[in-house]
Amino acid sequence: MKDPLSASTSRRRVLQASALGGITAFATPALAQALANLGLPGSPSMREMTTVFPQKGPMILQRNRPPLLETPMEVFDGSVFTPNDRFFVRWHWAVIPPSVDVDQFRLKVHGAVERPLSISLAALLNDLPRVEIAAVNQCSGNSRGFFQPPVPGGEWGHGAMGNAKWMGVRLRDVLDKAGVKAGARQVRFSGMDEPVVPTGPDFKKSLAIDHARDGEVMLAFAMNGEALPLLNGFPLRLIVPGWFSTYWVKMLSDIEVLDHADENFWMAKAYKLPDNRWADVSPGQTGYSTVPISTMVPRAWITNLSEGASVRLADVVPIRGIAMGGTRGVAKVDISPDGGRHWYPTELSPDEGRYSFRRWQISAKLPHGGKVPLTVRCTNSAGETQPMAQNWNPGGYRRAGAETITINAA
Ligand SMILES: Nc1nc2c(c(=O)[nH]1)N[C@H]1C(S)=C(S)[C@@H](COP(=O)(O)O)O[C@H]1N2
Ligand SMILES: [Mo]
Repeated sequence: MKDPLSASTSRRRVLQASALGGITAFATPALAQALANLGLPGSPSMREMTTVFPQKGPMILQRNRPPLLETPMEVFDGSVFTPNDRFFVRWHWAVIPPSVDVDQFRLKVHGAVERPLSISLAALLNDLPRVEIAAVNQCSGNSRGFFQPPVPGGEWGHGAMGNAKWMGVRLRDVLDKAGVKAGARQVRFSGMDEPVVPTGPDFKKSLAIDHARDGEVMLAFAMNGEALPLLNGFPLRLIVPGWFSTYWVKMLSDIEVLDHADENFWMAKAYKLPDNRWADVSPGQTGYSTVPISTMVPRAWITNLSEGASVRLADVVPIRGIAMGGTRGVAKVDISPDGGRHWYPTELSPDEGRYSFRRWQISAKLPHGGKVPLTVRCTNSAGETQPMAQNWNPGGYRRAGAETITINAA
């Protein structure tokens, strides 16, 4: 693979991205190109498609300001890695720098360290060993629009996720350069985006010190062999393999080593889950304990057929899709045409690593005409299988149950 950031090309690529005039699309209504139907059960299901955001192709418009852009399901049918220009976008606050001056940019490392640092991009690119890892970036609220009964929040379909090969440096190497002091407990990350009102809590997330130093958590400056799109965190973002993307801080500019537990709003109040295996409670239930969201769970989707698709009963129908194992690799993906009574194993495509999507396929004759529900479920290499029933929680987080689409055979 070509090196996206080798000495001669890096400066140019980096400038290319930063030379964007400004993200005017943030302020202007997107031009409607077409409509997308997310098939959501409890909320309006139609969304505009938009092409006005910089470095982005056709995306499902969930919100303009801050930008929330969803990846259409068919994009996942194209390849195991999600193209950068179709990769979903989510920000909490609308004050996002429209460009970044790569010569002025500095990453600050401070707090409980021996040597506070202010690192230039050039130093990050050239002075530390590079690593690359394939990993799924999935919003905690991915698929929230399917929650029944509905819950408030971004009503995403299944496209608030993407898979990429991330290239960068290990967070551990950066922390070692600064020299973490004994007594450090957490590492807090913050980006260049800002709240729209002075009283709004700046977006900051923290990881336990041992997790931060595990050698997998990394600072990425490239995805799929190119500089990061601005909206996906140019010039630098945190990658936390196996964890939900709320921790994957974009436009990362500040790393603070803490000698105490982070009590900021985004850690202590937001993104809390019922403290049980499937993050599952009954609507209206109260008094249960909660924990901060962390690792992802196995999931699988069909990508070449959508809800209501028609096929010929006489044909052998190719069915294919993607799956993820959460923190472990995908061991198998099974499909059921009868609500889970019978399961058939699918064929898996090559393994790109435990944190990556993995493609699966099967050619099948449908058992009968009329409506046929197709359910897919993933089992990861730890033997954990998706449940048939969907979980529910008031945040609309970490949907886990096997997904079903119903098609028509005639
Ligand atoms: N600086 C910054 N980083 C951030 C966020 C943010 O609001 N600001 N949102 C997080 C959340 S909740 C998600 S889902 C991912 C989205 O990553 P993407 O836009 O690259 O797909 O970014 C994460 N990192
Ligand atoms: Mo998110």
